[in-house]
Amino acid sequence: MAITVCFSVFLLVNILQLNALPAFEYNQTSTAIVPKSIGQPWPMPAKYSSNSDLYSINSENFKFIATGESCDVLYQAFVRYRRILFGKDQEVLKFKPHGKHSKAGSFDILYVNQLNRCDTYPSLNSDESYTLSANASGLHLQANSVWGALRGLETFSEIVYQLDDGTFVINGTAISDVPRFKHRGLLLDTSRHYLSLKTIKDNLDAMAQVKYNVFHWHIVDDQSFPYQSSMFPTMSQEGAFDQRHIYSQSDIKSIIEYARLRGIRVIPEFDSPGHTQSWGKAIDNLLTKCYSGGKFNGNYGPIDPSVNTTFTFLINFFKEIAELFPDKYIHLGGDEVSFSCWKSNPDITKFMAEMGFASNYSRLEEYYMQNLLDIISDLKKGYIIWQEVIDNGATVSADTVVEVWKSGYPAELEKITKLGYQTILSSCWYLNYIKYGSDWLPYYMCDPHNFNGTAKQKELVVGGEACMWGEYVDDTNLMSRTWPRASVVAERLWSAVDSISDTAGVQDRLEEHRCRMVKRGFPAESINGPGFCRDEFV
Ligand code: CP6
Repeated sequence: MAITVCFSVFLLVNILQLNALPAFEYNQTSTAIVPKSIGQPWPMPAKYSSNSDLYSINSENFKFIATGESCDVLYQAFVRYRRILFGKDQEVLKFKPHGKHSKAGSFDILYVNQLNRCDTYPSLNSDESYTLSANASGLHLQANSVWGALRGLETFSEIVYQLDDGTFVINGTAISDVPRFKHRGLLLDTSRHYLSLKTIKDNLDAMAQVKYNVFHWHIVDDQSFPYQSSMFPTMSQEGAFDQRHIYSQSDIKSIIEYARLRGIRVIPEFDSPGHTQSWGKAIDNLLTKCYSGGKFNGNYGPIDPSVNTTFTFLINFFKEIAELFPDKYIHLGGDEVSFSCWKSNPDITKFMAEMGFASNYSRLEEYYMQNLLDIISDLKKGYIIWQEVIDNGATVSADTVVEVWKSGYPAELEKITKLGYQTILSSCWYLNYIKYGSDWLPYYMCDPHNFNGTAKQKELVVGGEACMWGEYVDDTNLMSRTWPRASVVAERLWSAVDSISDTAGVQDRLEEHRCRMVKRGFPAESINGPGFCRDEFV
C-alpha cells in the first residue's frame, strides 16, 4: 500500500504557535521533540512515496554497481556512502542483528545507472535529477549526470535506517527527484575570522548532505586578506592576520577538488570597490586617500577609480583568479560603498568633473563596476554582484546574476527580474543572526518566488544562498551555528513547493535530519527545544 507523504494545515499552525512563544516564556512542560519519523529524506524529494514493505540490506557485503557511465567522482562517492551508511553506524550502534522482523526481501546491491558521461565540474546548468526505487526487483538509482547520481546516493543513504535490533532496512520506495532551484548556495566569510581547511571541508560534507551545490567563498574583506596570490604575494603578507592564517594556491585547489567530488561549485568573492581595506596594505595607490582640512588624513576609502593603475592591477589580479577557480562565475561584490572618502579627495573631484559626472558619486561607482565587469567578461567569466550595483544604475551584461540581500526583497526581485537579470536571494537567510529559542520557521517560510511577476520573471530566480558572515564565528562555532539551520534553507531551495507546502511533519523530519547529522559526526545544534537523538552519545 503506497503511503504518499501528505501534510496538514493543523500541524502548521501548531508549529507557528510554538515558534511564536517569546523566548522567556519557553514552556518547559511542552512535549519534548523526539523524531517520530525515520528513514525520511531531507530535503524532501520532488516526488516521494513509500510503503510498508520492508527490505533488509546486507551491510557486510553491500556493493554499489555502476551499470552505465562512471568516473572517479562516482567511485569515490561509492566509497564515501558505504562508510556513511554502514561504517559509523556499526561503530555507534553495537546491535546484533537477529533478523526476527519479517522482511519482503534482502538486498546487497544498489545498481547505479548513470546515462551520460561525467563532466569535470558541476555548473549552474548541471542536471541533478535522479530516480531511486526500492521494490521487489531490487535497489535502483538512475540519473542523467554524475551530479544527479550523487544526489541520489545521498537520498539512498538517508532512507536506509536501522531497526532496534541493528538490521539495516529500507521501505518500498519510489522517488523521482529534481531540484526546484539550480543555485543553492552557502556563504562563508574567511576574512573576519580565518576558517581552517578542515572546517571548510566539514562544511562541504554537511552541504552535500542537504544537496547544496554552491560554496560562496567570501574569502577576503576589510579585516584580512588570507588569499595568497602568486602574482601579488605581498597582499597576504601585508593583509592577512598572520602568515599561518592564509590559503595557499594548493589549499584552494584542495578545497575546489573536495567540493567537486561532492557536486559543489566554488564561487570566490573578491568584493570591491568597498570592503577592500586589507587589499590596500600591499598595493600602493589602489585605495582612495581620504582628506580632511585640505590634506590626506591617513585614512583610506574604497578603491580609487580615477587612476589607470587601478585597472591595470585588476586585470592582472583577476586573470589569476579566473585561472585558479574553474567555475564560470566570480562574485565581484559591489555592496556598501561609502562615498564620503571619494567626496573628500580633490583628485577624485577633478576626475568627476572631467568625466562629466557632476557630483553624482553613483556614476563614479558605476564607472568602476562597468570597467571591472568588462575585465571579467574579457576573461570569459560570468559574474555575480550584490544588488547595490543595479540599484546604483549600472548596466551589466545580460547573463549577470544579481544577489539580493537587503530587506524589502519582494520589490527588489520584481525590479531585477523586470530588467531581465537572473537573481539569487539571500535577504531572509542571514544565519549570522541568532536568538534564544527556535528560529528556523521564518527561514523555512521565506520563498524566492514570493514577489509579483510574470512566469518569465520567476524563471529568472535561479536560487538563493544562506549566509554565515564571520564577525562572530570561527573554527570553534562555525559548524554548530550553521547546522542544521542552513538545512532549512536547503529544503526551501531544493523541494517542490507542493511536496513541502504543508509544514506538517516538517519539524519531525527536521529533528530526524538533525540527528542524522549528529550521527555522521557533525556538531549540529539542537533547534527544536528539548529532546534526544536515539544514537547520540551512548
Ligand atoms: N560584509 C560584506 C558584510 C555584509 C555584507 N557585505 C553584511 C551586512 C549585513 C549583515 C551581515 C553581513 N559583513 N562584504 C552585505 C552583503 Cl547583517
